[in-house]
Parts: sequence; C-alpha cells; structure tokens
Amino acid sequence: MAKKIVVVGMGYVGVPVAAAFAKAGFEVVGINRSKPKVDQINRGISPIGGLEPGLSSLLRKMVRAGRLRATQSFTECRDAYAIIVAVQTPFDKLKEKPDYSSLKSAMHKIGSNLSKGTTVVVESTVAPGTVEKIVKPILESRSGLRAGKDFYLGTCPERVRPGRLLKNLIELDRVVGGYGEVSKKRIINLYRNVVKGNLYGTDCLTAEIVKTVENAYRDVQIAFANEVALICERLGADVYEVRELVNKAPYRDMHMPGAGVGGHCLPKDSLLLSYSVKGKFEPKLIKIARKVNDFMPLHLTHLVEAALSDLGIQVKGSRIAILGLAYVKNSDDTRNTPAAPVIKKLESLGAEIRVHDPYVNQFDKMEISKDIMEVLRGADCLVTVTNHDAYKKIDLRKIKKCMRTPIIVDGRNVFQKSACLKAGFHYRGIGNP
Ligand code: SAJ
Repeated sequence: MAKKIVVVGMGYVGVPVAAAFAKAGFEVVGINRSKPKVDQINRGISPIGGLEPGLSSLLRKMVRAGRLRATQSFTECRDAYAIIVAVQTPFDKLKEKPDYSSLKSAMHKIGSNLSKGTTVVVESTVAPGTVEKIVKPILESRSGLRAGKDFYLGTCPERVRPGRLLKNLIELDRVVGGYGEVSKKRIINLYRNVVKGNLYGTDCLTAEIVKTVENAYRDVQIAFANEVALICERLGADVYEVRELVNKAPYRDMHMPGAGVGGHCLPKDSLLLSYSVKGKFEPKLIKIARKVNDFMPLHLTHLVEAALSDLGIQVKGSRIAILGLAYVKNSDDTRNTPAAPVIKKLESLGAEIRVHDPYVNQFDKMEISKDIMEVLRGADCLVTVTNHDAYKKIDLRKIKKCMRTPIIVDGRNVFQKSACLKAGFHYRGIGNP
C-alpha cells in the first residue's frame, strides 16, 4: 500500500510537488479550497498556465493512474504519512505584516485531522520564527499532540520559478528545517524521493532565514543594477554593455536592470525578513532596495512621457501598446507584476492603453490581446514590460508601418537599440537612453 501524502494548496508550488511525489510512487491527495480547480485537476488538467515543461503531462498521467487526486476536504489528512503545506503567504503592506490567514486556516483544519506519526512540512515562505511561534501552537492545540514527539514538523522552503516549476523542484538543492532531529531526518528522507539536489538539514528558524535571505539578496542585487541603470541614463551610457563588462571582473554578478521586480517571492520575502526583527532592529539596505525596485515601473512611465514629448506628443490622448503583463518571461503569472503600476499611471495621464501578453488570459478585467499587430495598429508607443521570448521575433519594419508614431520604450532590453534606430524608431530604454 503506497504511503499517502496530502498537499495543501494546489498552486505554483503545490501542483508540481503533488505531481512529483505521485511520480515517486506515493498516493497523493491535493487539497484546494477552489472547487473548479479541484475538478480541473481531477480531469487531469493542470491549473498552471504558461510554459511549464513536463508538468501538464505528468499531472495528467498521475491522475489517470489514480495516484493523484484533488479534494476540498481536510479529512484526507487523517491517514496521511505526510502533509505538505503550500498555501499563499502574501505580505500586507498596509498593515506591514504577513497575511497568514490562509496558513492559519490550513493549520487549524490540519490540526483537527492530524494523527500520530504524521509529518507536517511547510513549503510556503514565512517570516523567520513562524513555524515555531504560529504553526506549531495551532497544530498542537487542535490535535492535542506534541510536535517532535507525537507528530513531526518542519519546513522545506520552496525554490520554484515559473517556467521551471518541475525542473527546479527536482534539481535544485533544498534546505530542510526540522523541529528536532527526528523531524529533520524524516523530512530529509521524504524529500529524497523527489529531490535530486542536495538536502541540507538544519533547524526551522535557520531554514526560514535562509529562504527569506536568498530572495532579499536577489532583490538587493537587482536594485543595485537598477540604480546603475539610472546612473547610465544620465551619463548617456548603455547599462547592458556596462553590466557585461563589469561581470568580466572576477566575483562580480551584476543582475539585470529592468521595469521592476514582480512575483510572489522577491517583493515579499525581504519584507518578511524585516518583519521578523520588527521592534528589535531596523534593516536599511533591504528596505531601500525595495524602494528602488518599486520605483522602476514609475520610471518606465517617465521614459514613455519623455519619448512622446521628444516627438511633440502628449501622453493624454496617446495610444500606448503594452507588451507583457506577466511578471516574468514566458509565464502567465501576474502576481505583483510591474505592468500593473505602469498601466495605472499611464491611464491616469489620459493614455489609451492596449495590452498584449501571449500567456496571461485575465487580469483585473483587462482586455488582453494575443495579436501583437492588433495591439500595435495605430499606436504611438510600444512599451515592453515583460521580455517574453515571443517579442524577440518582432519584425521592426513591419510594425513601424502599422503604428501611428514609431516610438519604442524598452523596459526589458528586448530590442537592440541600434536596430530600432535603423528601422526608423525613436527609442528610449531603461538604462539605455
Ligand atoms: N528581475 C530583474 N532583474 C534580474 C532578475 C529578475 O529585474 O536580474 C525581475 C524579473 O523580471 C521579475 C522579478 O525580478 O519581475 C523576479 O524575477 P526572478 O527571476 O527572481 O523570478 P522569481 O520571482 O520567480 O524568483 C524565483 C525565486 N525563487 C524562489 O523564491 C523559490 C528566486 O530566488 C530565484 O532566483 C528565481 O526564481 C530563479 O531564477 O530561479
């Protein structure tokens, strides 16, 4: 009889985790609060859009083999060998604290259906200290069981990346934080069934810190690249050439400047890290980095205003084509997408906005075209916000003929500036004036 694993939260993290453990021979039950999503999965259809190599076919195969099914019921936890929690843990910027409503709700329901010997693993990203201070007390009070003795508890923070969900899950090294040695060993042995990368064991707090720090690190690195881009714009230099040459120096890894930092990881994880020391220490660098990155979408709109003004056109009444709604290339994920503030600002200035994205099908009741030429027809400005591979194939001469004014504002270094100028476009780009 195959051991049963319950995965709570069938999103970008839970779906590949469920499929991978099913492939490893476990009986997997995915719990989700959305009935349509439960039904979709039970029809063998992945709810994850965008280019996710291998995921849809694996999920379909596992559902058809009877090794993976979905439900809304937490009673499935009662005879689970392990329960993996992958619910959303957004950061509430207004209240300046994590929104743990989904996490707490899941833990109450799991606790009410927790049996002796079960291992509970939190994959969701949480502020350091959360497993010990929030998760453990709920599970223990609801179940009457003790963590580390009657049931096992820990965290194995996800390292997913839209576009590489299955690949990252299988190949990347992972950190395992255990509530005690036995929990740590059990979780490491559990993940050895799907993770080919190294599994590094530690305590819960350290694992939570590692997860938030690895993303805060990236956020700071991107902010540095964005600041260099702003400097290069004023100096009249090409930041991408600067970056390429800087990275020829040993131990340098200057990241890519761009239209901003979106996603469910980076914008939030540095806030979770700062939150964990609230009242004890005030981080400066990671907070400033957030401000720099959040400024970039606004800066992109400044470049649009400037580019139109260069040709005597006001934003008010102009037609602007936004290419890319997803926060990252070749994905349908729009969480915290920089495109949202770009569109909002340009609309507030009176521009008529048309949006294209090859993968995103719905966003804020917005009409999203799948036809680049349709979006560019009669436009005064083409703005790239996401560097989907599809945009690299754009024929500049062809689009110039259908636009009302040939202006390109490049937020992701999609186009070669020289090629745009040669094709007769007026060009401005982030870090490449
Ligand atoms: N971005 C830049 N410049 C860069 C890199 C990214 O502006 O040099 C922007 C992207 O356009 C996007 C945002 O930052 O809007 C986030 O991009 P990302 O490549 O970091 O993608 P994420 O958010 O999916 O990051 C995840 C993270 N993984 C986890 O949290 C588990 C991150 O730690 C990984 O480094 C990244 O995937 C990856 O490349 O695997």
